[in-house]
Amino acid sequence: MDTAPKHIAILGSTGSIGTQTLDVVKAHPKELSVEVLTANTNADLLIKQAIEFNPNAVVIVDESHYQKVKEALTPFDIKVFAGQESLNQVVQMSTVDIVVTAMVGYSGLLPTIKAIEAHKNIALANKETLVVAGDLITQLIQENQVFITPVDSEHSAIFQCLSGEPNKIEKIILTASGGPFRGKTTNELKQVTLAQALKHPNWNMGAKITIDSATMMNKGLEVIEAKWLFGVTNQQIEVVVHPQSIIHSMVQFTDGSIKAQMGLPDMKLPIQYALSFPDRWKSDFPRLDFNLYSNLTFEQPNLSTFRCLALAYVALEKGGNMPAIVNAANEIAVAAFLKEKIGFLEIPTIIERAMNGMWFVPKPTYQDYVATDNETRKLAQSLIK
Ligand code: MN3
Repeated sequence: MDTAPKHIAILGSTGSIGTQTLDVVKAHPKELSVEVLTANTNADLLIKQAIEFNPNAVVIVDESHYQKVKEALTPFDIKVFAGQESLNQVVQMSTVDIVVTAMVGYSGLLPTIKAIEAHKNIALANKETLVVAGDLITQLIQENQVFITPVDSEHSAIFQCLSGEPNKIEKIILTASGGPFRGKTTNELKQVTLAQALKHPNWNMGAKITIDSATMMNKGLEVIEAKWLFGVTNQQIEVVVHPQSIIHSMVQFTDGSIKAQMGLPDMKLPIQYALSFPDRWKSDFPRLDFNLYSNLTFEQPNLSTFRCLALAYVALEKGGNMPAIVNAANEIAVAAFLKEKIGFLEIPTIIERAMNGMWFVPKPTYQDYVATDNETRKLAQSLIK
């Protein structure tokens, strides 16, 4: 094993993935060292993390908290920056080896591009980056010869199944828990509350992704993410609902053999592998006891009830800027649902209307993606009344 620790920048260190990444760092002080921490608005936690992990620099994106963070960290010789633009600069610092992209949504796109351009390896937790601009990102990764390791548990599972495997993929089988509303009818979904949608049966995650799991848009975004990460066609990706979340995903090869990666649902495992790759580090995570799981079950996703997943498939087929439209409309609709401004079933309705209302660009440039995101947000917002 390398004696020098890997220097990491964590974008979104105060969120669910960010705090769990710091738990992994704490367990592996010889292997990992924190170079940069960034947070959107949670200044108090960012200060606490900075004092504990002593990074070179921190960024508080919300500039109104700059003074507070600056004053708190002055005695510790930690550089403090503020604003969205600072994210694009800190990811390029010469001392950073790996950037963990753990922020939420479209805001992850530009910092990820800047990091790749500066030849940083990416531990990708921000799936929206690949959903919005998968073609641009994969092209940049090749041009700059950097590594991208997936943090998303399903994609980590596929990545692990492919490790040391020289053969071609026949099919990727993405598993889905089905979320808290698995088995419910459309009529029953009309009545569901925010509190019910926020109660995921297996995974403890941030608010946005938890709602995406309840609508199954999360699985739709993950299908698009898988296409770009593993270079497969749309027809080579299948979704199967597996409510126990023990098999995190599978790869089928051309001889019909299937490899699965299993474990208890704990995000720290895929986070750690994204940072330890190609090594595996010892961990004290709880182990899977098969005696407690006598039933592993599988079923088809219901596309007529979970329309978000069906809409994501449409976007995948259509390509171009359509996944970016779906992503932006979904971010606006989920934010409105989290504020209880719309009902659960209005989420797919708003996304579908945005898909029909926006202009289509078959081969988008970066500027096209920015314009698509902006205009889709405005359109989706106008549909929320
Ligand atoms: Mn996932």
